[in-house]
Amino acid sequence: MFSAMIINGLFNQTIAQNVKSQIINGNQIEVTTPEFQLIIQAISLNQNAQVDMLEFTYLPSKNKTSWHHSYTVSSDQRAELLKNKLPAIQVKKGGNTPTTELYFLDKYIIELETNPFHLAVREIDFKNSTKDLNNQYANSSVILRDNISLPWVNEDHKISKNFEIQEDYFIGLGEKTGPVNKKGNAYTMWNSDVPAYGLDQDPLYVSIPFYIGGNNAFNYGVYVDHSSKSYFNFGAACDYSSISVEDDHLRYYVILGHSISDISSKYRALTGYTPLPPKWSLGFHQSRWSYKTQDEVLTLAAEFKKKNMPIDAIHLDIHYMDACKVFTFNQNAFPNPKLMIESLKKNGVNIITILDPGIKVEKGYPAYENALKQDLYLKYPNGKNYEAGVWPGLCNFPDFTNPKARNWWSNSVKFYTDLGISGLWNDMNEPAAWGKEVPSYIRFNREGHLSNLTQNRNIYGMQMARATREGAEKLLNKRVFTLTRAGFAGIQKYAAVWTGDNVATDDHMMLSFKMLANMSLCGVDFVGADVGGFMNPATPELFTRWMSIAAFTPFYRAHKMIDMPTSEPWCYGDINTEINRYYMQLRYRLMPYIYSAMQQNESPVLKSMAYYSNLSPFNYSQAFSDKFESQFVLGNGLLIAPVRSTAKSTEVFLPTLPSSNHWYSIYSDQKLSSNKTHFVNAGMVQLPIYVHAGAILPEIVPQKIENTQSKSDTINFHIYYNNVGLYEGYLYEDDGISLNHKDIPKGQIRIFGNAKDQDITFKIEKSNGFEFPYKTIQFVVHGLPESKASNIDDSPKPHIFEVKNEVFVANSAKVTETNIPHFAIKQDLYKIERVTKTEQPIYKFCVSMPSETFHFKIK
Ligand code: MIG
Repeated sequence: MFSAMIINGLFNQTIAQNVKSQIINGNQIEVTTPEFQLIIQAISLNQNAQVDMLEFTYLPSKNKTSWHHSYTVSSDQRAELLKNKLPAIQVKKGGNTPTTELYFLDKYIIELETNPFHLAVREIDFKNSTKDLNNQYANSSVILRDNISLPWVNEDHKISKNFEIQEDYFIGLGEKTGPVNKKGNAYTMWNSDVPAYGLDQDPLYVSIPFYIGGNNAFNYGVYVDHSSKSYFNFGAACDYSSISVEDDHLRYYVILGHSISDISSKYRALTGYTPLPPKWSLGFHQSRWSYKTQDEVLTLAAEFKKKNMPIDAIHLDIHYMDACKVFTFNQNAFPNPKLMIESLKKNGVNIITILDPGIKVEKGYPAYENALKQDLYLKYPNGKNYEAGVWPGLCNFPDFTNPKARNWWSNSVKFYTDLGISGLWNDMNEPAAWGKEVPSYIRFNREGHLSNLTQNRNIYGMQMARATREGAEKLLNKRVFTLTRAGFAGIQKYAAVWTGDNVATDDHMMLSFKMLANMSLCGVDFVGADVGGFMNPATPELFTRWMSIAAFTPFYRAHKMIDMPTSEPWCYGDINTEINRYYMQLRYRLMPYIYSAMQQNESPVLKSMAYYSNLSPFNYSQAFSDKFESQFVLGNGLLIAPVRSTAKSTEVFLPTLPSSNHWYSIYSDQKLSSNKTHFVNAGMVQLPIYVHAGAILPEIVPQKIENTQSKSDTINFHIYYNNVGLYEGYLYEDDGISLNHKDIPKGQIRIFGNAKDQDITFKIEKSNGFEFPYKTIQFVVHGLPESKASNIDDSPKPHIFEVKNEVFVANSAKVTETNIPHFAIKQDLYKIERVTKTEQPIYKFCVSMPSETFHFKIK
């Protein structure tokens, strides 16, 4: 712990300290004061010799025994990063006081006032500066400056760091309620089981100590690399921002980059990417607490077929177990789980079972005895195993921070994989137990660094998910689906995350989408909320609205609390059933788009409007307005504007993108300009969804959509006409299940388009060696200016197109279908609300396979 002197320092007002020495050592600056040592380490994420982040480590001088152990940035990974080359640090006296040292690192300056200690990070404006360091300093501005400059331990044993506030916004922190812009608020990181959480309750189940601060001139990210209980204050009841951790030292990374997208992509590179999930897990999941018998489950799956509604997974909640004991099946309720699972799988339905961490204390129960024998449970300081009540009764808890316990759990998962299960759901892993909180003095192994609940609570769930994931993946040697409620920074590597026990209200629904985009900003892309709301019954309108919006979120599962009325997608009346079916099917039609979005790593799969704020002054002025906080973009092309269940219209904000100046309604192809907000229809059958000009959406059209295996002979690339130039589309495919190694067959199609004057040229890059399963690839061009459309192609390219009855026809191939594909909702549904469809011509041309380039002209 920090020395008493610092604690006293806080009270006697003389916390300011003079720097005793500063030493440069490669890409490291070591600063020593009487009370602490600070090590600043410059880091590049790759070989481009640019400073991507600065790592700050504060160590109390009097306590050299401090260690830093991170589950997010492993010491091996860090050692690799430190091998990346950086330009030498250049040192200069200068700045505002005669005792200021300036350290020039690439585009940044660290400004150290030595007497007393005070630190600032500045960004150099290279556009306006020369090579001269004085000039660079003059053309630099502060991005992060100390407020009260010292870290100290206060009476709560927190070590804190305070910064001046220049920011207009603070975004991030993962699974948090409240507004997207967290300025003026304070948050705690402490994984908690919070059923029916309030709309601004904090903390929840997951802790991700990463945020981005900025204004329209700069951005930076801060990742606090501690799983200890921690606190973030963005100016709540004070005029500074602060980070505090309950630990004996402090390490955080300042992530540098000019834009939000730049910083979030560097954070991803640091903490790991969401692996590509098995394709089936991107289909629809049906859950409730609980489907209790084998018959009930089989009937449920059959019902989806009968109702012509797609489904890929059914979740079995705690009732499948024998008296809630993990690694068991209740033999009375499920007489033949293996057969049930096999027969469901044949029909494309995967079973996912829940696993809680609590192991019932019961003589003769193999899991209990086994872990007891190997001494794998959490302990009191006196060595006795920690015991608390959960569903099975009194339980012990495996210490997932002990590699031996993880290994045991990984092997135990064989119980499930032997039954044919490849989907595992980790619940209650905050960990949750009845009654009071887990006592703070419970001991965790932490890879041999014995420590207590304060340091380890936030990491427990992630280590459980890791053991589950690694075990199942190894046993099955294919991609598995894992889902977790609790997690920490980096959880994306091990499991999808759902937002726990929400409530069936409009407020909760609207909240969920900003939470999901916020988690995606923090690297966790495979996210979802309980569709329809977990607690309480949903109104038909709420359920259906939630089904339609959530069709565009990565994890798509309807779930319901025990003792609630049935809540499957056909339980809310005929019209709602139709609408639910339409949006479920639309998701499956767009599965190539969703799967491709999940395959890329560069950017969040879900983006809130804040993500676009720096692209234009208009975006900036709208992005943090509470009117548009729930809006999100899925992938790079589709914007969804969530609306409350009973809304008939809404205002949407269509952000300006660099490559286009308008968006299209996906239903009617109606053009809406960006750089504007619009009042639009938003009745139940027509969720406002837009696609930006220049986007290219791949769509499949199976005859019958039953699950993600349903075959489509045709793939459509919907190309949205862009009058200002660029187009871009991406399709990634593989077998959907093999571990994503280098050597599995996979195919990619990238389409780049460029419109110049009256010419549009598309270049198609297709990877070799993968057989796409389509007989026909169609390019469907939306939004071509009607009267001008024509086809004159005099380029010597392999495909020449003619116009016949408003249809572009490749003269080397026949148009076989007479119906023109589009996303319009079935006419009978329109009648319900009398939405009028603006008729825009849709041009279609078919080729057997895309070749390198095609080209057409507009008169
Ligand atoms: O104490 O397993 O969030 O999804 O249905 C409640 C029963 C335990 C909490 C989970 C919820 C699940 C429920 N679980």
